[in-house]
Amino acid sequence: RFLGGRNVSLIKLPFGAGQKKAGVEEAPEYIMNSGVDKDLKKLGYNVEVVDVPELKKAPAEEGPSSKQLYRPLYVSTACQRAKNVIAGELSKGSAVVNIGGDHSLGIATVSAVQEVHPTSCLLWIDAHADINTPDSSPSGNLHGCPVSLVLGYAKPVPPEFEWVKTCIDSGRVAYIGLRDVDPGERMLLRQHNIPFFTMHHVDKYGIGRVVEMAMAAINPDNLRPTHLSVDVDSVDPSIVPATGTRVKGGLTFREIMYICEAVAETRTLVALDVVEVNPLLSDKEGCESTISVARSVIRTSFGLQLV
Ligand code: NNH
Ligand code: MN
Ligand code: MN
Ligand code: MN
Repeated sequence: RFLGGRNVSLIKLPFGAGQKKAGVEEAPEYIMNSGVDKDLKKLGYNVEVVDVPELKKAPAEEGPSSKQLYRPLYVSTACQRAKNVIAGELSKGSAVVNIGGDHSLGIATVSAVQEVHPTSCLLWIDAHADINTPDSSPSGNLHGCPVSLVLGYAKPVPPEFEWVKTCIDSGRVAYIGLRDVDPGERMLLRQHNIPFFTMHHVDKYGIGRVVEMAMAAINPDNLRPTHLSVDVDSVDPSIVPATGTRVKGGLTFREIMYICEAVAETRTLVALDVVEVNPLLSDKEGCESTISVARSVIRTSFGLQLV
């Protein structure tokens, strides 16, 4: 329904200052080189590749921040730029694939999607909830905070992020894959009744029921555009070792593919994020396996398995 034009923009977002391990900013190049543009063309889409290379350049001065955050000015500046590029592509009626980079880019992707498609729902696939506030963050890494910023839970908002609007409400956000949630995050999830499905739920109900329950909560009649945000650390480290925060006991290849297939089936996808691939954190084989999962996430979300 929302893919009427069959136009897809692949947006390269080489950015990694939302966390401290070098290499995640190199991922867009690796993922693009795997042939995702050809994959989507084969599926019948008109593909445009958009690069935002300036995200690699840090601002000269970081300046003092009120909170113990890691490089808030750089994250804020990069996300503001990325948001404008993504919103521009969405405004043309295209779907977008946001190829990160770390998950602090979620500040940009959610802000852009909600601006252009204000009723859309957000399905966050991750080992982590990324809903820390600057106060609750145990690490100071902003890749653990994007969801709290777009939901308006960070109070007070750090000065760098005053431009970020409260743009989505808790009734349109769901999680699948969680298995490493911080105490402050647990409180927010419960307090706001955000539907979340941990790996325990995936084992208990099976991925089919879990996706059904998640989508029933945030997009009951498939009338809302869907934003699928895939942190590759949601997948088991045995097949996705090239990522910064590996957590044992993740989604299998079939489980992540099932999620992508189910979203494709709704025909409501307007935005897909693929984040946290870090090609420098594994050997050649691990890196290839990780990138091949990222590639599969993209082509499957855009309907490879649809008949
Ligand atoms: N929850 C931790 C933090 O806020 C880890 C976040 N790391 C992630 N999130 N990779 O997806 O620092
Ligand atoms: Mn994440
Ligand atoms: Mn994660
Ligand atoms: Mn709420």
